[in-house]
Amino acid sequence: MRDIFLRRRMWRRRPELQRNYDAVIIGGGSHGLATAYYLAKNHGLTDVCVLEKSYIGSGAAGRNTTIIRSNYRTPEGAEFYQRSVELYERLSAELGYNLMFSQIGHLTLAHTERAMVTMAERAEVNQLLGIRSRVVDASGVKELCPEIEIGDTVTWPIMGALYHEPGGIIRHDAVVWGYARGADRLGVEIHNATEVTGIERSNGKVTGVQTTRGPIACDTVVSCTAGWSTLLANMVGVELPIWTSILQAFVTEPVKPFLDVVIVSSQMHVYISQTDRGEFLIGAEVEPYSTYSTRATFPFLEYSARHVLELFPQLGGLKVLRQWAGICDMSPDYSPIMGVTEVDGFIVDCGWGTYGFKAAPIVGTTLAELVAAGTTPALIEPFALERFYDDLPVSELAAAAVSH
Ligand code: PYC
Repeated sequence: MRDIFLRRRMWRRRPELQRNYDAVIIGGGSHGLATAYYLAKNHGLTDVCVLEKSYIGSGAAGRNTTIIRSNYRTPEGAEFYQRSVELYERLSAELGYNLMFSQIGHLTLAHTERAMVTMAERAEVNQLLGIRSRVVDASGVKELCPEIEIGDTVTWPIMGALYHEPGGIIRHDAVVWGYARGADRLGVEIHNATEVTGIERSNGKVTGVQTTRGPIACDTVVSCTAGWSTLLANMVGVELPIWTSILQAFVTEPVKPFLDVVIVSSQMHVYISQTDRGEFLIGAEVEPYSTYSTRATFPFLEYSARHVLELFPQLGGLKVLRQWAGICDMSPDYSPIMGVTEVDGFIVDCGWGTYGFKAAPIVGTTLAELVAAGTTPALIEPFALERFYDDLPVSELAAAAVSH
């Protein structure tokens, strides 16, 4: 007879909150849960709790584009994301949970000579690192995506694209649930509806957190709170160079799948993919204002629909099913900030802009190593907070999101 524990589809309810843990992870999204999972799996550390103020996956993990790719511009970024793609490729089997990772390929369109040069630079950086990316011309785009309009009817005719073969989409909720279930089975505690209201420090060192369910003593706090990271860091006196914006997206009603590649256009500020359910997932760039409101807006719907209809006029009759907004931490160089801070035991994982979800496995692996071994893994050294004091930015402006 199979053990009841293994038959359970999801994680256990955890009504009891202990008064101390070895490590507290704030944020029950893909990064927080992945970090907890790898702490337990790779390092045997299970006296760990994940605190989530709402429900698991209610933040950026549940409100993203589901795009996975590693076609970044900087060697630091490309290598880091490539390791993430490799972990994602094995993750369904590892977690015993179908994450529906479809490596359908990813096209970043170029509409100008200058954009073609940027794509060539990215392709070169990628190829030097063994990442499968190459520049294709307009006919190559049409071959990979026969349904797209590339010609003179488009305001910005397509000249070519960066084609990144291993890119694709994944079921984002499944990533969150898979990590939560995996961490739970290894003994980590996951507490929903538990908000951190303060972080305690003494003599420059973390000593615990205050929560809506009482205090917890711990030596290590990892903040994986995309969107809210400045507020959390302020609680312990750490200042982060981050501003907060929102990224909006919408899905149409489902139709027979025909779009077998992810399309991104910087020039037109739009991206589109077709989900496994058949919905078209369409979005734009982060809004140019700062807010914590996740209310979706009508102007966004209007302009992204207008742009996407230039590329795919055949979608004109589709109805919009739902739209949403997710909160994004924007860093000055469009690269993440990961690692230790001036407060001993307070570790940050933030500045993820619109590209955090795709990094979850490698963030979890490297942060778990940092917590367990006490040393920063080489892969994330370039993303340390100190880089802004040392004038060592890792500029991903050319490849981080949509409109760059
Ligand atoms: O980084 O792949 C990405 C992305 C797409 C839309 C927003 N960010």
